[in-house]
Amino acid sequence: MRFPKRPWAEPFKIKVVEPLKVTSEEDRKKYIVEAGYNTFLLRSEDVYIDLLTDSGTNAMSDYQWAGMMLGDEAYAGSKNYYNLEANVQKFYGYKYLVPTHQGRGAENMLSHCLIKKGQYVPGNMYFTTTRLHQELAGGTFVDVIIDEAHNPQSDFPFKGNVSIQKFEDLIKKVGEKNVAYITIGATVNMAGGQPVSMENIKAVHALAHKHGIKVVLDATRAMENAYFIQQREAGYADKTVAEILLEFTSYSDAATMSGKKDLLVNIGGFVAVNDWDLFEELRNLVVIYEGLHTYGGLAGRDMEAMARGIEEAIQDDHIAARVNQVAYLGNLLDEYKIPMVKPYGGHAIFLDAKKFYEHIPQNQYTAQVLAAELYINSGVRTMERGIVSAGRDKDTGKEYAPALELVRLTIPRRVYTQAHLDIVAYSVAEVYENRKNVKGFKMVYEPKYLRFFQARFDKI
Ligand code: PLI
Repeated sequence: MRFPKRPWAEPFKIKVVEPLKVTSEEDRKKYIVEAGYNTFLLRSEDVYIDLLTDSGTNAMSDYQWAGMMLGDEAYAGSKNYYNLEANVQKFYGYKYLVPTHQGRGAENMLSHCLIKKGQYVPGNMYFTTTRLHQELAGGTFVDVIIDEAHNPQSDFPFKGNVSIQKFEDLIKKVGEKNVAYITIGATVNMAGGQPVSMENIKAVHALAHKHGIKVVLDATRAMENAYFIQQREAGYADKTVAEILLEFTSYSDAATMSGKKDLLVNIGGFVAVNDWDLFEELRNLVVIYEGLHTYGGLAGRDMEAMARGIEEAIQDDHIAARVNQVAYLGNLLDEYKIPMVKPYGGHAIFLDAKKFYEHIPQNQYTAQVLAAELYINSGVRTMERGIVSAGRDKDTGKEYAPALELVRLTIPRRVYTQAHLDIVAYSVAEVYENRKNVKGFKMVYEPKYLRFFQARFDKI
């Protein structure tokens, strides 16, 4: 008898559980109206399966919880800081570390240090908080991702790659002195959790350094990126995720990090650099915005949980189960012929709302409508990643109209089972089947910054 390929399984068993609340469709219709049709404004207790984000929603292990009890809550020089510093040096390879309360704290400080007013900051697609901090520091973001990234149907294996041509053209056009640095997101969240290849970051690094431009890695999901390199790029199949990550980070000069994703914690982040002068500046700035340089807005116990999270997250069996669970949901949806971004992302499945609701134009917030309909159908909470998230051009005030109008089904790490994902897929399929008579939205309240978090909508 021939067996199919050996299946994967989670490398853990469950010790503590949290009950889920099931609500009625009638109640959910009321809750979503109260929330202005914005899933960010729902109460979490009214959500059944929460796929809003994988940020800070991960389940910690017994090893991490035990570490929480070893929190050294000193104002200065906590031993947990030194444990975190040692693991960032060992697994990410940077010399100097400044902890922050989360990723955007790191982005704020780094943008402040490296951007002079009027400079350009290229990157492989924008991320909401990253671009805003660059703009607030006086910079202008320029998208230099490859064209395939904007096409949900392209099955290119490294859709997060930088177009070296676009990067080079920008340097020629504005001059190397006017480029503050280049940001490499790995994986690229807004492109659908798509990875960057080793070959590409190596080429970016070579071109950037030829012009004296720094490479800043957004390392938020870089471990997932390393796993994709292991699976997809020639020459890496026999290397561990840890080995690949270290090589990958070696092609960057600094990193901002949201520990709330890869690192299996509920809060925490850092900025890590190799340059002493930059470190000194960051270490000075952190006392204004976050806290002393040996805690950066975190409790000692939070730093310990993150230090231990690094050790667990880097394991090949963990990361394989994490990424394969996302693919499990993708495969189910594929069976229902649901339009989505391919290849599947590392942290989420992204539904293609434009294909889902072909009759709702993008300026009626197609993906926002889909996220609301999914919640009404089953209590599954998802997130809009389209025109609402993209916001407005800082100079013209016009709404961006991104090619990608997506709804993200984000899988928290170590939280849900395959049976939960079966329910999610079933719900998406039902909403797809009933797609014909659904109406678009108008925005009735728009906050100035990062509008997707707090905007409110009404049916047209
Ligand atoms: O949410 P923060 O401040 O810890 O991190 C900001 C941040 C930076 N880079 C990337 C790629 C992110 O995905 C990110 C946060 N992402 C969120 C909250 C998400 O739901 O994807």
